[in-house]
Amino acid sequence: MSTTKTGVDAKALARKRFEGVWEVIRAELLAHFEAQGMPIEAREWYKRNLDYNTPGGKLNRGMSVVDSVQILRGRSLTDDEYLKAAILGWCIELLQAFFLVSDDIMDQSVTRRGQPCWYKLDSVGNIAINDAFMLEAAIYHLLKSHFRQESYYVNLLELFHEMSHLTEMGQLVDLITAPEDAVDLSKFSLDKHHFIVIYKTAYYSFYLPVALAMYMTHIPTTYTLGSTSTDPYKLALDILLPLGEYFQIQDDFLDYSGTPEQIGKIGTDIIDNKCSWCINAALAIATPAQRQVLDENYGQKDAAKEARVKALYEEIGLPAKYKAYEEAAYQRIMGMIQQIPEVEVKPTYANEPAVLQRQVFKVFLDKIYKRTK
Ligand code: GPP
Ligand code: MG
Ligand code: MG
Ligand code: MG
Repeated sequence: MSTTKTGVDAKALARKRFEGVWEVIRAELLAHFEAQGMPIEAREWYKRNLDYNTPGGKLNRGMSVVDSVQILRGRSLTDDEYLKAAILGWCIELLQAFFLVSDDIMDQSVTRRGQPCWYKLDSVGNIAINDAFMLEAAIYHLLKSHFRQESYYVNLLELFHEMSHLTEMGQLVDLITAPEDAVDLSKFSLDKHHFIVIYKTAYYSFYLPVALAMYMTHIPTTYTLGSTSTDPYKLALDILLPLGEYFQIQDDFLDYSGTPEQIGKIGTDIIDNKCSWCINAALAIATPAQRQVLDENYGQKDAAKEARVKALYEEIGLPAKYKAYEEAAYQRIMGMIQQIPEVEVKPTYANEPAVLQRQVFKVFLDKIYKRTK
């Protein structure tokens, strides 16, 4: 078997094992529903909500908790440790499901993960709003049933609450910067874009998985790393926010350049008047004539106008500009990772605190570098 083949098999196996934990979690959530005396139709509805919206994605966020705990511990995990890390991972996937069901309503999207958006199903409609809340509630149910006894339980609760709050703040700016009937491209800027993406994506998608793994491995909030006293959570944040920004810029670029088959969703950013990386990059280099084309065609519910904007993106060489951005972002983030003092990897056990390591970030960066979906 070739090395690549082994790598692929290992990845598929890791995913299978992680997906196995979903079965356990779903059974627990449904048992709770039953114990509350919920009618059978409600139990079936909840099961469909959970399965339709939670497990069908790339699972990068969730599996990153498991990968990070393993790297931080410097050894393979016991079955109990694996289960706990995977439950935290699935809690992020539930948070993501809660956000996506809601985001698709707000963005009036059509498809997600290669299937119709949940709210688009005839039988669902506005019930999707309550279903989104129930996906979020599942997180706190699971945290309580599996982590209530742990010394870091409050840290987990605060982290999920704070990350949700920051994401909602980012979503607010994303939405009010994209009014449906008042297209004004002069309101966009790369600064505004930077703010939106850090808040709506980077915190919950990048800082959250690593911070969860750090709490689970008992990493304290200050310790001596190399020769100086450091807050490892701040150190992680300083690298993971730029990483998350890079990820959302990929998402923005794929919204325009990816096919629905490739990305599993139909891009809506141009029609929705979004302050996306693409429009900002285009505005920065457009001639007055090109700017006029953008003013006349951006942000309107009209497929021909959307196509005109896409053609202009091609004309001004947006794909090449994106490629250059991607290379520079990769080098910059790798440089930041290299600043973390290198520490000797020693396995740690039980409540013994682990030490933050470069590898946690390298693995995360490599997962998304040059992604096409
Ligand atoms: C991604 O934006 C951001 C989110 C999914 C966060 C939503 C936050 C809420 C509080 C609901 P996007 O609209 O670019 O994502 P996509 O392209 O996947 O629709
Ligand atoms: Mg959105
Ligand atoms: Mg969206
Ligand atoms: Mg998008």
